[in-house]
Amino acid sequence: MKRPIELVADALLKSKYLIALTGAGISAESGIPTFRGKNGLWRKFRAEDLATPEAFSRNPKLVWEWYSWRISMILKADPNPAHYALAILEDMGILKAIITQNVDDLHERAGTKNLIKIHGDILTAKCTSCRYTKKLDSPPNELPPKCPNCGSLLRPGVVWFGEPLPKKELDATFINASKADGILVVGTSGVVYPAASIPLIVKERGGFVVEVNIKPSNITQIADFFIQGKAGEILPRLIQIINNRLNVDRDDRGG
Ligand code: BV8
Ligand code: ZN
Repeated sequence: MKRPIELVADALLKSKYLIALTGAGISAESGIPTFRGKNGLWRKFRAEDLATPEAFSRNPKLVWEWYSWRISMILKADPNPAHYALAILEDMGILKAIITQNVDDLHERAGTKNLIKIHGDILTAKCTSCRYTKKLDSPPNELPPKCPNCGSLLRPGVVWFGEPLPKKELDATFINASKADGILVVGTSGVVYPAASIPLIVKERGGFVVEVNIKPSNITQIADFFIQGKAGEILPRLIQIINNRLNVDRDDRGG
């Protein structure tokens, strides 16, 4: 009787177009707090108080203090084995795209190429009036930062609650979801839309849903496989099983 993780390895090997959806849980083992966990970012603050346009217009300094604290954390953090495992799965030609809700740059630093950042990028700041944007390699030294072009306030380059997702990333997301015959969902509570609807799109088209999470989420009820555990432990194990399978196939073929 095969263990669930071995069945998952079989499904990934058989898939023609596997995609992944990741959330804050994949960065947890890099030391970045998740949003809704026990020591989550929202624990001390409420999403409505910080990650909304209203919050920003009410108190841009407070919002920027929260973002610059997160930027410093992200710049000090490193990708963990879960990020690297997904980059390896892409290099093996098995994983075709990662759709991430995360605004950190850990997938990029782990080597992922086809990455769709649907909630923006915390390491960019953009002007609230003109088209000026800048990459951030450290938190802004004045809070809130002003546009060097036009003097208006700069804002974090992320998507806030109540804001539409960027068109290019949203289109890419739905194109990938409509091509996928399987989706690997890693470290998301499945609370935020439209991200949380992506696994359902794959499922409704006859694709399989694999979830890796330390505890059940809003996605679990539609998952074909639920592998409970830390992404940084489960994903490398999955790669190991896949490699063993491929070596056995190669030996059988006398490769
Ligand atoms: C939009 C960027 C429309 C900023 C973020 C009522 C019902 C349904 C929907 C709504 C509603 N009211 C409002 C809405 C829409 C709203 C929404 O979904 N609200 C929710 C809260 C109900 N959505 C929006 O507003 C979106 N926009 O709909 O626009 C529109 C269209 C046209 C014109 C105008 C408007 C925009 C949503 C984007 C919000 N921005 N982030 C920032 O980061 O500061 S969302 C924020 O939550 C982060 O991006 C985060 O990634 C995301 C989702 O959270 P998760 O990633 O899942 O993280 P979480 O902590 O929740 O869970 C972590 C998981 O990991 C847990 O399950 C845990 O068990 C697991 N885990 C922990 N450790 C590990 C682990 N797993 C594995 N290994 C581990 N080691
Ligand atoms: Zn400007």
